[in-house]
Amino acid sequence: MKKYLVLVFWAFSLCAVAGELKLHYNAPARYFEEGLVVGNGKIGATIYGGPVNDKLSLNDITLWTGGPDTLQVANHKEDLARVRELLDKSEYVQADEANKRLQGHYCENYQPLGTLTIHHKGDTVVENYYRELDIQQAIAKTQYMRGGAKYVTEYFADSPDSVMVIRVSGEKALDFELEFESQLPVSVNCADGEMVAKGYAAYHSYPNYYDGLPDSKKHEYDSSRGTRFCTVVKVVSHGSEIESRGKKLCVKGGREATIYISNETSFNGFDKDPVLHAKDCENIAKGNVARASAKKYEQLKKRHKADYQRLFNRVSLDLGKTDAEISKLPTDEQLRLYTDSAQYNPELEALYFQFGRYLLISCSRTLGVPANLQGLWNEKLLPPWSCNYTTNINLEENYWHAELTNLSELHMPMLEYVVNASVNGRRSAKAFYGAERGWSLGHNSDIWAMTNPVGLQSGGTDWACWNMGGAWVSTHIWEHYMFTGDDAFLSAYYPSLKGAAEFCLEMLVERNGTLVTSPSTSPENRYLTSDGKSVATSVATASDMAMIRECLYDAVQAAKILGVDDDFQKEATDAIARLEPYKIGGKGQLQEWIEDWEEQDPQHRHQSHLFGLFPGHHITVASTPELAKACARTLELRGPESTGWSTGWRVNLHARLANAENAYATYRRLLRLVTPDGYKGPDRRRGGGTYPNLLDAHSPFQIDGNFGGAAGVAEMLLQSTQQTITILPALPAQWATGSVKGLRARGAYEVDIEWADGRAVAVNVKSLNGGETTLIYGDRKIPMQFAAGEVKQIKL
Ligand code: FUC
Repeated sequence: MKKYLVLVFWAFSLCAVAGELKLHYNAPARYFEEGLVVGNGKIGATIYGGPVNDKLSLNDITLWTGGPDTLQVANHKEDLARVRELLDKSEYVQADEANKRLQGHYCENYQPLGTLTIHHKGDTVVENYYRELDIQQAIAKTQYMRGGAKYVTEYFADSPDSVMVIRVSGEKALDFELEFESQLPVSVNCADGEMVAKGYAAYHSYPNYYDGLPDSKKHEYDSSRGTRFCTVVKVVSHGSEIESRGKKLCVKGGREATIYISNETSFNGFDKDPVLHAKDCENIAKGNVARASAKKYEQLKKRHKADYQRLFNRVSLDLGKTDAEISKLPTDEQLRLYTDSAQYNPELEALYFQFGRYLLISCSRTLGVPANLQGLWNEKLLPPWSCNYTTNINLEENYWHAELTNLSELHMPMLEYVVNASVNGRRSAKAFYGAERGWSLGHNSDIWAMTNPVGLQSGGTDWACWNMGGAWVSTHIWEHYMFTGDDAFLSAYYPSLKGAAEFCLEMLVERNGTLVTSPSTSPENRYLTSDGKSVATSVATASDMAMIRECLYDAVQAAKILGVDDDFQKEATDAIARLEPYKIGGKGQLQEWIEDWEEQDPQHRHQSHLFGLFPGHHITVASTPELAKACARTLELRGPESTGWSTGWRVNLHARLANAENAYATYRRLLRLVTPDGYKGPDRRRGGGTYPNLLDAHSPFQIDGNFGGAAGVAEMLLQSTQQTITILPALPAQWATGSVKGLRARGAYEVDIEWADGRAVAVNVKSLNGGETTLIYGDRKIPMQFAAGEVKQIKL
């Protein structure tokens, strides 16, 4: 009878409840793309949840190969002059070849820390398996019946003490071993219920895409060089015997055990040698574990929830109710149904949005070390694109939702990185472009804030020669200011923004009466010359001009507010007026190049020439209707198929065009199920979309699409300028009734919107600093004035 009761209770507790913010599954993860990710903005784990071997892939966002970026002693002034000369003569093919001279070394690689496996002994027959990730609490859970007894494991990544915490509990006595393994050189020692693993990363490495060496030679190790790490694992269990057996910790006897894991690396800043000026990683990691393990599990869990929810609970989103039978289905099953039919699932759509916020909280809390291409979750020594900072879209897209979705302080890791890049970038600007002022940033960067153009003089010019990274990343400084109105921040970060603008001014040359960049590329597309040759290098691409326009404009606005640099303001304002203008091509599209050349790939994933529409602000439906129309045409010509990040970007572009239908269709496309990279079964699904664990598929996994998608939802519901707040600019018919609370608007406002049957019903606007704005809804324009902290409610 007792057993029967247990099973009935069990059956009830197995399903997720409709409306809960949970990812849930009825089988353990077999692939990374099925694993559940947790993180505290510094360390994190991908949890596979195996009932017998429970594997966690561990990461520390500061564990990279390499060391501080080396001085650029090169002087490419003559190489630059040569490319310009060829471009002046329209010798594009030769100019493209010559442009390769303006390339330097590659960036370093982000590294996996290792795996921790909980090897459970005893009965291997498992029933009623269930696992979930509750993103309202940032806690993952695995539960099942084994040998007739219920076992539950909870996992979370605590930020205040910087520890991963795992709580294993069972109805019968526990019996497991803990093992730590790493692909990096490591030594593991266990004593007194504690495991200490010490290792180091390569002091130099090459990316996976570099063909000059076999993969096995791409990492150079030396035990006295490179970033060190120390991982400490401790188990506390009342009633268990904890024994150190070789490299393993063995736990036996109790019904509950708590595992604390901390890691620290010797990384001590982008410009500090990780050996000579190392952080004391062992003492820091040991201290973290000691502090956390002195607390009761429930107390730690409560504090973790409070710390996380302080950020997460700022925004809530209701897009409608999913059929209760559907929301009970495992998340991957829901994705499959959603992909294969026109099935209505607004809870899944809202979950994806909130998951984007969850991920940023989980991976962006380390100053100067922003979310990389995979946030912080990476298992590979040679990860795709080095798991680096790719600045021609990916790094920026990672932060598009930071301000909008009320996670402004999580933008700081990236903004601090921009300051670091502005230091190194002065050397690159001078060495590669002969610039006497300002700083530059190429297409790839890393934790060392490396800034030079990569490619070793043989990289593709379409990607490796791009140098507008500084202009783009610096616009984030102005964005942060627009959302916060924080004058102290602006004053501290203005020199970096100004430096990026100065590099733009240095790069502009006069040609036929306008200012152009020469050489210039359009990420990462190529055009066809009149004799059919595929070339990347030309003059004044629309994207260069757009990024320069936005950066100069932002820098001038900032200088005005701070009341500084009159001469610079004048110079930049004059330059904006003389920039090579946009053109509309023969197909009605926004022209990507200075001539209306055919594109090598008309469906290219990049659409950088639309930068002025989004994330920039100088193309709008109201102020530049012809250009907005041309942007819409470009999107049409690009077609619907693309990578994850590109699809995420397009949601935002359609939202800015106030095209709700296209924005929604594109969002659905982003949520299209893609099977794990290693999956070879009959239902193999490739391309851009979403993996079973809701991580974005480029494919492979890249986190930018998650973030771009979350920003896109926010842009559909709210858009703003310094003077206006527009509500529901692109509300699709599918989200007829709903509400959002806590979105942020420029001018430092917090906005709640409620709508029904496709019409706004009520809006709450809270002004953080006081001021004036105009609320726009359809044709209505409502001027509003606020005192600091004042909240106004408007019924519509
Ligand atoms: C850029 C993109 C690729 C990929 C890589 C990390 O080079 O063009 O699609 O996202 O970055």
